[in-house]
Amino acid sequence: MSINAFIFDLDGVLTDTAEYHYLAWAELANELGIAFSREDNEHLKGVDRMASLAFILDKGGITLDEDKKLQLADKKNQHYQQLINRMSPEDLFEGVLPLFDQLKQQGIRIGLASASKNAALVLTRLGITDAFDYIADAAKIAQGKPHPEIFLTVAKALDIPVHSCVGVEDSIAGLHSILDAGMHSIGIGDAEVLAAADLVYPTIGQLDLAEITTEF
Ligand code: B16
Ligand code: MG
Repeated sequence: MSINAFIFDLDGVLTDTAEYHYLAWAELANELGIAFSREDNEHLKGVDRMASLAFILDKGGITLDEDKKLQLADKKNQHYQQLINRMSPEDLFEGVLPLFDQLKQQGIRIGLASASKNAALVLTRLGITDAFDYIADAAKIAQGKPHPEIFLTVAKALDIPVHSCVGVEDSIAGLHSILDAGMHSIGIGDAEVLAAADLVYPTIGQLDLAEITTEF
């Protein structure tokens, strides 16, 4: 079976923005008097902004009205944007550019399926916007990961059937999104955590395109 598209997650797959999300959420949690650890932050990978806030408020046993929640999410986002504005092409994980080159040489299309509404800014800071044939707009996705909508949207826009697509994810929520979309799945990270993926590589730099195309 041939592979005609690779659809990538952004945070944790192409760059490490999880640390910046952590710093921004940790400051907000601290202001609210809620303990928030790096381990807690693991639960927020691939989870959208309002659902992430809900997780933190729930942890602190705090109930707030919708206006206040939007205000807090906006505050976190402003802090997060300050942090990502300092990013540069050096923050791209090793191996991403050679992988994109290999995919292009083989005529495989490249899509982005990030839950982040800041994805365009991050891609600009990394200098890789033009590498993508299609970039999903997270603001237009009704159902966040683990729902398959975002991966299905990218496959449709690329006009590639799902069984010819490979999805690449670091989070459990995102991996379920790929599996439910009916695509081949690649996990980036811990093989035990991402055991449901067809193939797992510790880092994106270790991803082996020849192995993937043979396997799928
Ligand atoms: P924003 P991904 C996700 O990006 C992050 O993993 C997750 O931690 C974050 O809460 C979410 O984006 C929303 O981000 O607040 O910038 O819209 O992994 O899907 O690329
Ligand atoms: Mg991710």
